[in-house]
This record gives sequence, structure tokens and C-alpha cells, in this order.
Amino acid sequence: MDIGLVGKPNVGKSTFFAAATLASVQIADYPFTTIEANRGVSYVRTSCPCTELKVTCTPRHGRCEGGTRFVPVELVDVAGLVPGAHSGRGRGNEFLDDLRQAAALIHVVDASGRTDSEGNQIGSPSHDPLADVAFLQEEIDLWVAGLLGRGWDRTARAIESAGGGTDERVIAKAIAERVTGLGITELMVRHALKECNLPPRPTSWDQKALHPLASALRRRSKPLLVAANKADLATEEQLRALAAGVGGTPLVRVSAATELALRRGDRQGVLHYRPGERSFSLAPAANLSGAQEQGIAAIDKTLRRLGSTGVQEALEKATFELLGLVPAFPVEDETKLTDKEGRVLPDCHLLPPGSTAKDLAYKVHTDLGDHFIRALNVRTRRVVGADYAVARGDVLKIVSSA
Ligand SMILES: Nc1nc2c(ncn2[C@@H]2O[C@H](COP(=O)(O)OP(=O)(O)OP(=O)(O)O)[C@@H](O)[C@H]2O)c(=O)[nH]1
Ligand SMILES: [Mg+2]
Repeated sequence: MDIGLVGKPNVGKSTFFAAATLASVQIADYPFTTIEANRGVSYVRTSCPCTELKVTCTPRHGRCEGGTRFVPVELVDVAGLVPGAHSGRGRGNEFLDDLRQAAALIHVVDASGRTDSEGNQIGSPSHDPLADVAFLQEEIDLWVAGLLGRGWDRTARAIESAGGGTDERVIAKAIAERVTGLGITELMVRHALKECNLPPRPTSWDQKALHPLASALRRRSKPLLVAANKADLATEEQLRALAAGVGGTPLVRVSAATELALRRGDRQGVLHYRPGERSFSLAPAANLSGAQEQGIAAIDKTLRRLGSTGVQEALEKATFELLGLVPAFPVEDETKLTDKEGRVLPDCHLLPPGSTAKDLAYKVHTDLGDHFIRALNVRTRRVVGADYAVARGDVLKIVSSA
């Protein structure tokens, strides 16, 4: 499951990606720098039970720093999207195909208004980023509508000849099958159909009728937040107008360039910075050049103004709020909190909301799920059944007959 970084060209998607993954990718101040999608691993923070349960953990993936667990999430940085992309403009459909597996989207916008709708630099801060927010969602809707519409007549006739012309379940199943590669479930389709209130016979739905359905499916299957990037260059008025204009869409103020400088500085040993924190400190032996000193002063100013660079916050909002993922820690030995190899609190799984103890068992191993007997909630020492709804931060020992 990926988090997708989307937006028009030249807004800072690759800068965000590089900051979040520390991978080296191409970054430049002109459109279509990125052609092939970049994929990488970043980390979201969650509280690790190690402190409370008084153990020293040894994570298999990611790391733990002072009781904060950094849990891996996959990130994909795609080519810039321009108006008309759904019909092949710019990098067009290929770009959109890179987003098929994305479970949530971070829409990176240039909040400073210094790039036009195609990502070209403009002399003055005169472009309204709200226009970008609207067109991007519309482009994705048109792409999904296009996928639904292709060969729709045949699907609609098949639904009706199977006697399902008005049966929402039959319609939902047929639609979900058409768009399985997009991560759209039957339940999402049923909810979307209810929302759109389309006329009863699917054979009467033309491209125009499918558009609101595509939009409803996109909102459910790829929830989105706006990363108001280049916030270091944007004025307070610009940031406020953008936040007010996006309505109910969550928004985070971001300076990806600042985050990238901080993480690289930390890696080079010039400064100490922990992702997501509000401040940094200079390494005692740092011998800075004049240019570096200026850079540090600019970073400091941005952090003071924005609170944090927003990169970590955007990733965590996407993970825990848009997707509602629930971190859970399976263990094999409930006393030592270890797995078979003796690693302490080895894994933190991010489960979809509503997941059960049995779902967690399946995440660990198919056999464990198939032969699930019960689970033990290590904190409360209570035995729970297969249907137990896993809560954030649960430590569970799974008992199976496997
Ligand atoms: N001031 C400022 N500049 C930034 C920020 N993030 C990115 N930039 C600059 O914006 C330009 C474009 O950055 P990229 O990361 O290549 O943008 P992109 O969205 O990946 O562009 P394409 O791959 O062409 O779609 C570069 O010059 C970056 O240094 C930021 O937070 N603040
Ligand atoms: Mg790029």
C-alpha cells in the first residue's frame, strides 16, 4: 500500500520524496523533471509500547528512538500532472497508472503561487494554488470515469441480463470487478452508488452519469490531503486563503526544501535533527562556511514561522487520519514480548480501521490466521476472540493450532 505524491509539475514532489526517504532523486526548477515514478520507504511515528512495558525493543523494520517507533510506509513520487492529463497530455495516463495502488494521496501544491498551471516559473506570485487543487481532483475523476466508461455498455447489459438492473449489490460487484486494480472495494462502490443516486438501469448511464460515480469512488479509495508546499516562500495571506479555500480537505503547511536540508545536514553530521521535530541543534564541531551559515539561518526562520517543516505531519495525517490505520504489535512470547528469534516487539503492523485480532494474525502469517484460536491482550492480560477490534498500540499474543 502506497501513499502517492501528486500535483502539477515543479511544485516540490520529488523534494518531499527525497526529504522523506533520503533517496537521491532528480530535483530541478523546471517542469517534468521526474518522468519515471520514484518509489521508496519513509517512516511514520507512533508511540512504542517499549517504554510503558519497560523493555528495550529490537524492531525488525524501521527503528525506535526514545519510545517513538518509526514505522515504514511506502511512498511513490510520480510525474507532474497537467490539465488534460486524463486524455494523455503531459505524461498523461502513464502517470495516472503509477497511482493505481496508492491508498491515499498527498497533493503537493506550490502555495507561493510562483508557478503557472503547467509548472513554469512565473516572475510574480500571481498563480492561485486553489485552481490547482480543483483541477487535480477533476483530472483523477476523469481518469477513473474513463476507466469505468470503457466498454460500459457491455458491463451494463451483462448486469441487466443477469436480472441485476436495480440490485445495488449486483451492480456494485460488477463495477468493483472493473476497477479492482485501483483498490476500490465492493463496499466503497455500494456507498458511492448511494451517494450518487443514479437512475435504476445501468444501461442508461452514459459518461456524464458515470462522472459523479467516479468522483465518489476516487474520494473513497484515494482520500487526499493538501501539502501547501514552498510555505517558506508563501505569505501568511496566501497560506490563509489556501487553507480557507480547500474547504473540508485537510491541509498541512509544508517546506519540503527545509526538511531536505535538515535531514541531509543530520546525515552529514553538521546538525542534529529528528524528523518532525520543531527544532534542531548544530553539531558542536560544525565548522560552517558563510553559505552554510546563511542556510542555517533560513532554516531556523522557517521552522520558527511554520512550527515544523510539515513533511512528517503530512505523512502521519495521511496514514492515521485519512486512512485511519491502527498500529499493532504482535508478539509470540507474552512475558518477554518477543518473536521466535528473541526480538523484542519486533513488528508494528499498520492495520485498516476495524481490523480484528484474526486480521492481525493473517498479517503475521497465513497459517496463524487459518488456525487462529484466540489472542491475549498483553497489557490487560485479557483473552480476546477472533472478532476483537484491534485498538491503537495494542500488543497481542496470538494463539493458534498451527
Ligand atoms: N523555496 C522552496 N523551494 C522548493 C520547496 N520544495 C521544492 N522546491 C523547489 O522547487 C523546484 C521543483 O522541485 P521538484 O521537487 O523537482 O518538483 P516536482 O514537483 O518533483 O517537479 P516535476 O518532477 O517536474 O513534476 C526545485 O527548484 C526545488 O528546489 C520548498 O519547500 N521551498
Ligand atoms: Mg519530480
